[in-house]
Amino acid sequence: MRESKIWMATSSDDKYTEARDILTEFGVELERIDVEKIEVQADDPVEIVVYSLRQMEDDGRAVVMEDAGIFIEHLGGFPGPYSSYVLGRLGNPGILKLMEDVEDRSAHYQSAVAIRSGNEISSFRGYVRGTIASSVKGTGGFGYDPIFIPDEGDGRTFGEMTEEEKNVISHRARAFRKLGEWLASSP
Ligand code: ITT
Repeated sequence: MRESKIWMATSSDDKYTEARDILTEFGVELERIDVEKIEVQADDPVEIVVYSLRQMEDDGRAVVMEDAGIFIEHLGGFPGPYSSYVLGRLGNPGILKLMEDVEDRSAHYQSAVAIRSGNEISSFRGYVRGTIASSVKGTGGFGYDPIFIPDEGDGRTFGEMTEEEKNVISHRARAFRKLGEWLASSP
């Protein structure tokens, strides 16, 4: 095992909890650190996390960061890297308004996770495909979860699922599982 304890720099309790629960499956403990993240605007979430990690001072700890977003086909991938800003401005009702009477409701979530240990940075991606619901459904999860119906589910939105159910198929779970496998398989 490469590292059995790593630190996640995030402002999101929800992201932290989901990531921690996934890494537990691999015997990796995830702690949290509060840092001022320096973000760059880019289309590729991997570029965003790698840049942020490079800006962080190295205090010897293995640090992980994640950048995630929802990409809606009909809107040309919007909000994508602007997911956080758009959620704060338009919210889910605003997205549903943009999608009123739209037939192609396909969308996907993307997660990019990167870890820095010393000078080395490794990154992992996770995706989940689905559709945008016609109304806000469910109170679970966070962010866009109440309007996102994963293709691999039973028609419920992520907002109608438990965290355990979301963690079976989510973009974040997939990216963090790749990280967990990498940590567990490296000497
Ligand atoms: P960091 O401090 O880790 O950057 P953040 O909330 O800014 O936290 P992101 O930039 O990764 O996180 O995510 C952008 C937005 O996308 C976030 O504010 C959520 O609203 C949304 N989002 C990301 N993952 C999501 C998920 O699993 N379910 C629902 N919404 C999600």
